[in-house]
Amino acid sequence: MKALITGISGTQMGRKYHLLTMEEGKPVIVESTERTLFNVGEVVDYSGNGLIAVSESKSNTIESLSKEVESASESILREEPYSIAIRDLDEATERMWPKLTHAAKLLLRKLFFSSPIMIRFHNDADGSSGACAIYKGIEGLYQRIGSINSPYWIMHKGISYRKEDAESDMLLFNGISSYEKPLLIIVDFGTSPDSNEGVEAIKDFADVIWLDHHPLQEDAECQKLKYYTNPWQFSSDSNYTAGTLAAVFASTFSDADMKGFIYSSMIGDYSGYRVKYDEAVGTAAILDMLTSDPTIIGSSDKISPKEMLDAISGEKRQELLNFANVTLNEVLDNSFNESKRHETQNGIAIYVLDFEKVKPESKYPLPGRFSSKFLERLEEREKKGVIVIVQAGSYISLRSNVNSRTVSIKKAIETASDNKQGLIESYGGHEYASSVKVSNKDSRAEVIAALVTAIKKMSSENKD
Ligand SMILES: [Mn+2]
Repeated sequence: MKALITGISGTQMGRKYHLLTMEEGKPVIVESTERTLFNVGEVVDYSGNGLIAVSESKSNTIESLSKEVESASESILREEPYSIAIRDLDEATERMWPKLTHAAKLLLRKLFFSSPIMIRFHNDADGSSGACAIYKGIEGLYQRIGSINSPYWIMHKGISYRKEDAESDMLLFNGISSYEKPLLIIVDFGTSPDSNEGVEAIKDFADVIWLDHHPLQEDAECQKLKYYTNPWQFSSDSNYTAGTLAAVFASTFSDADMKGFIYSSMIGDYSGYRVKYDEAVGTAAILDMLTSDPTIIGSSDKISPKEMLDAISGEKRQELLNFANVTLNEVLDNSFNESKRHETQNGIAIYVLDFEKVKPESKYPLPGRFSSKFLERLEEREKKGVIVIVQAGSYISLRSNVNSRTVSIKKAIETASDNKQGLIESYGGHEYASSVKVSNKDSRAEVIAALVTAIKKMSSENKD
């Protein structure tokens, strides 16, 4: 049987050859381990008992295998767009479907050709739900197309693909020879110029599928990538979470049920479409905890989708869920007692908290995400609106549920930054969730006081 050597990994003593061949009219991936030296792109005779060089025309074999891969991929792809049964989302899915299936075809080609694949996902409930969905989707392909090369997974702390990340990915890709370019998949990183250098470094070296749902930014290079997909490009917005996008992407080549991942991503990211099914609330809580602090179940600060899937559906689920709830409730109760409450003229409550005072032993909850949970807890109590200001290290997070026409925390930050020249190093975010980095920890109190003053002033000026 003729086979194409698509990839070589391992050491000189035990080379592992990845081959693409045909069985019963279908392209399949097979592996062979041996010491004889062959090169990537060579055509060999594969009999299950060693490889033999053949004098076959390389280009003919490659061409016909490519065609077979193309048609096999088409038969794997789902025809009708995946439905979540939420109308706005389904309509956005329909608009994105051609682009997502196009990207899926690329992934399938990379899998058939045993190209190295790196998947980086954001370390929160949204990004990790997306990673679990893609993992499930790929897992279902093993039986259909043979011994797939497992992708590498990295839980990415942060929301930009930096030059260092590109360098580390290239180093890893360089350890494996492959006939086709490697593939990088990014889930929930944001669309920001902070990734420009990384994108620039990797874009000729690997193909990139970038799945995001953050607002577009004109000067962000990632959005010019061919396989960049974002609901904002298709008249939808961030409420269509990255986890949903990744799950819908995975559904293009998988029949697995993706709804659980979609619901947990929407709960994790406070999507306007979230439905609080108990099961999904629990999954989101466990994922939020494990991505904040993987040492809760393991010895390293890394975690793979396999480990996450075991945690959310294995026998430890209930125990992990209890631990997450107890830890979180304790921090929330302490936060209420440790925070200082201010009030604007029209009754909007402002809670100021030093996270250091309530921080638990584990890294869960992380301060930024905790601020959203603190706000959610206070919403029941403060009917006229609430804003929380949480300081942790050099950062101050602000969360608000007040209509931005009455009080915009974004504007409050701008005012504080103008009034306290030099004290604020940088800031970002939007009308309901923002964060500030102070230039010097000692000036935090002064910056917070300026923020409270700006909020109070705005609130009295914009009485509804
Ligand atoms: Mn997200």
